[in-house]
Amino acid sequence: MTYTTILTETRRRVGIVQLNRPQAMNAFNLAMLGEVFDALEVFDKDENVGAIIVTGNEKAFAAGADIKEMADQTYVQMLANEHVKVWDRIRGIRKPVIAAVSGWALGGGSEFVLSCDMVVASESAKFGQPEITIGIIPGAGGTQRLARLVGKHLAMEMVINNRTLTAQEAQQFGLVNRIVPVEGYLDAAVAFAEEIASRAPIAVRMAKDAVNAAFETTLTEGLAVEKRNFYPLFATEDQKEGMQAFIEKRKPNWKGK
Ligand code: DAK
Repeated sequence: MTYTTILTETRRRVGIVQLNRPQAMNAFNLAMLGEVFDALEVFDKDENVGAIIVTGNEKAFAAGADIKEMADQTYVQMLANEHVKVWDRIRGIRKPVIAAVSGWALGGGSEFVLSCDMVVASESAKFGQPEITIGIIPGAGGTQRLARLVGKHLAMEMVINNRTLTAQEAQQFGLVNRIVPVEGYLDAAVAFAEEIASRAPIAVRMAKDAVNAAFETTLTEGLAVEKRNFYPLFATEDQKEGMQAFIEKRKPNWKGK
């Protein structure tokens, strides 16, 4: 597939989507949004890919939605262009999506990161929801996902008063899995993603689905999702292989079946 706003590549079992509008700090215009989700869906269907990375460049993961594209939009036009539906496509991706963040992750860029499953941040990463400074509020899940992750008071400060978080603060508040040097941050993220991509594929998908349920349901409903995802794994070849490999003291050979 030919893309104009992103670059894609595969390294072993890791699919990489790189946001590529450096002239605009990787701001998400509608074209880039569409291409990112198209690429994620292609990798999601590719049997040779076990985990997906979304990244930007050293200076910016993404500085939000494209303000220049949005500036003249009316209420009706915003409703009509189905922005919300587009952003929501992230929820349909079944494989783990890892954000590799360096530099700015602001507004929609930060919200994109919050929608990912894990985050590798370079030491220069900075996260924030500056929408209030341009007269709007987060519209791609920021108020909800941020509050669930970092708690009410800090989320309020970020959303209402444009408080940004350094990589260290973001890790302290549970928004980042690991911090790595700026130089080689993508390689570090790929190494992390390769580890994840080497796990039993069906179990990984079931696990992702179950952990996500924790953020969307009551405890009772979430526990029901866990059960629903747990038992079918005993119908997979990988469960037999995994347990047999443990007993035989060898590495499992996953088939994704
Ligand atoms: N949009 C468009 N262009 C942007 C941009 C953005 N968000 N951010 C940066 N740029 C452009 C700049 O305009 C500049 O372009 P030229 O002037 O050279 O043509 C170029 O990128 C370099 O930026 P700077 O010169 O400003 O670079 P600095 O290093 O000085 O500053 C910065 C970097 C990231 C701190 C700064 O650019 C900045 O504050 N950017 C804006 C950040 C921001 O306010 N982000 C929130 C945007 S609103 C929705 C869902 C979600 C959303 C909307 C709708 N629906 C479901 C309906 C999301 C909304 C947002 O994200």
